[in-house]
Amino acid sequence: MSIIEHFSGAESFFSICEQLKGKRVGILGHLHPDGDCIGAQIAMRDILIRFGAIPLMGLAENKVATNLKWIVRNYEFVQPEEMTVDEYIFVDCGVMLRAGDFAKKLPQPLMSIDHHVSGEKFAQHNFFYPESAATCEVITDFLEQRQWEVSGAIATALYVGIVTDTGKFSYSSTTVRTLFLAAKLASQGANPHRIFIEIYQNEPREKFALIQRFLTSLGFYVDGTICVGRLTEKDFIETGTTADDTEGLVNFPRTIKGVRVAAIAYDREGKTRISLRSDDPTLRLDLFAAKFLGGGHFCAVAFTINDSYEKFEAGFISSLRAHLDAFT
Ligand SMILES: [Mn+2]
Repeated sequence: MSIIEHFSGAESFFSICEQLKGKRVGILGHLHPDGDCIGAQIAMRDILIRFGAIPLMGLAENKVATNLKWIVRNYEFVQPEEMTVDEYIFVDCGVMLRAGDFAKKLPQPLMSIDHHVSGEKFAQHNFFYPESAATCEVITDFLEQRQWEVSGAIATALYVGIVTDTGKFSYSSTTVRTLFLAAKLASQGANPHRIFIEIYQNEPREKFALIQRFLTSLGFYVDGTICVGRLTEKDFIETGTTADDTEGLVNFPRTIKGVRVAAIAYDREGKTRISLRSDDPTLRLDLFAAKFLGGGHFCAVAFTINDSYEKFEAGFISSLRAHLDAFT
C-alpha cells in the first residue's frame, strides 16, 4: 500500500500516449517558462519517445531563464509556430493563450496537464489537478503508478519542476505526496543539493542591482498588510537586466512580518505586469487576479494591465483591500 493518495487518470493518460505511436507531437508550455514548465516538457518528451511517438518541444522566443539553461542544454527546442505536428500536448499552461498569441490559430490540443487553479479545460483530454503542487508532480505520480523508472536526467527535470513550484517545498501546496514523489526522484538520480546550487546560487550579478532598487521601492499599505515593490523600464536599462530577472523578488516583501499580500509591479513591453503572493490560501488571490484577466494559484498569481502602474495604483490598492476584506 502506498503512503500517498495518487492522482486519478493515470490509466487514461497512458492509453492516450499509447495511441500516439508514430505520430509527431508538439509539447507546449507557457510563455516565460519556469522550472515546472520546462521540467514537464522534458519529461513528457521522454514518455512519448517510450511510446514510439516523435515529440517536439516548443519554446516561444527561444528564451529560458539563466538558472534553467543547464537543464535544457541537451535538448532541442523549436519555435512553437514553426512546428508541423499531428497533435499538441500542453503542460503547465492554465489557459491556451498563455502559450502565446500563435495558440489562437491552433486546433484543440489533444491533451493538457496542469495544476493552475484558474486553469481551463481547453484540451480534448484534461489532466487537471489544482490540488497538485506542480505539473511535474502529476507526471511523476503517473510514472510512479506505472512503476516506471526514469533516467537521472528526467528525474532531475521533474525534481526541478517540483522544487521551484513549491518554493523549495515550503508553499502551502506541499504535501506528503509532494515529498514522497520528490524522494522517489532523488532515488532515481535527482541530486537535491546540486539542483539547489544550479537553480538558486546561480544568479547574475546584475540582478542584485535590481534587487537593491526593488527593496528601496517597497511601499506599505493598509496597516502594512499589503506591500508593493515597483520596477520601471529605467531600472531594467540602468542595471542591465530584463523582466526575467524579477523572478523571486516578490518573496522579499512576502517574508516581512504583518504582510499578508506581497506584490511586484513592473514594466514589461509597454505594459505593467503585477505578481502577487500570499501565504494564506483562503485569501483566494486567484479570484482577485481573475478580475484583471490573470490567473495562477490560490497564493501566487499574476496579471498584466495595459496602463502605467502610476495610473492603476490607487484603484489597485483599494480593490485589493476590498478583496482582502471579503475573504478574511
Ligand atoms: Mn507549475
